Amino acid sequence: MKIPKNHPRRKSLEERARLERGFEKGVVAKAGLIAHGRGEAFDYLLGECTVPEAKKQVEAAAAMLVLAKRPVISVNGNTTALCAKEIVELAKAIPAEIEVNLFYRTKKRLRLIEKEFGKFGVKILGTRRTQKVPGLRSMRQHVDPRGIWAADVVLVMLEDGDRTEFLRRMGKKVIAVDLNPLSRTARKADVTIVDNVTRALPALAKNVKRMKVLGLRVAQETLNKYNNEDLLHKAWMRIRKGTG
Ligand code: PTJ
Repeated sequence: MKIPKNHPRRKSLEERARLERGFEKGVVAKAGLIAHGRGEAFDYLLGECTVPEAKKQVEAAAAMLVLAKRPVISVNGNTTALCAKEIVELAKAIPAEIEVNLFYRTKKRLRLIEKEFGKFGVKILGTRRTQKVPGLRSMRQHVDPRGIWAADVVLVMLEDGDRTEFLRRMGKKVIAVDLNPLSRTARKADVTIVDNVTRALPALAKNVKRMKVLGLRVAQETLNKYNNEDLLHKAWMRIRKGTG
């Protein structure tokens, strides 16, 4: 049976194919395929759609990005394979730098990811000179002095681990996109968007444009009213009850 064009199942199969191609090219790490499977499971439980909590989370993230002085979008293998174009569109809307930051960091993967963004005419940071995030042991410690090192707001996607905690210790605000509301990244971020990155990023770009029109005062008010913990709890209850 042919799956209709905009059906969530079809989108999910297309995303899987993008990941597989990314893996074959060397952009996506082997563990990235497993990470994607975890995401698929949560997405399925949330009804493969943007839930009301995520709409509020996106609004707050947009406010934070509009108020930021030096925002940076951190990308890895999975996000490059899934949505490089959408990342570039968001970076332009803000505007923000894009920096590659890998758990399985190799020169080859850094170059391949740089090349993927180069297709959109964008020069990304993070491939050469590095500073180190104090205390962080994994390869994610390597950050660009012109990028994450100097950033006040960092958008991280599709990762779990302790980086968010260490970035916050450096005084940065962190926005995370993570379908698992219980992950360490989700719980430690200032704003967590519990949605598929492929839906969250276009929504974020749209909200950034809208928030810019509404102005900085509205952005600040939006953030003042925002409660990440409460929305994470609601998203988790939604998963548990199966009301996605
Ligand atoms: O490219 P590298 O070298 O940096 O490697 C990437 C790894 C595999 C290390 C990274 O993706 C990772 O840390 O994976 P984890 O620990 O499995 O965390 C991924 C988180 O993202 C999990 O909580 C997933 O539920 C979630 N996730 C997976 N796919 C999506 C997602 N969240 C949003 N949208 C998705 N499409």
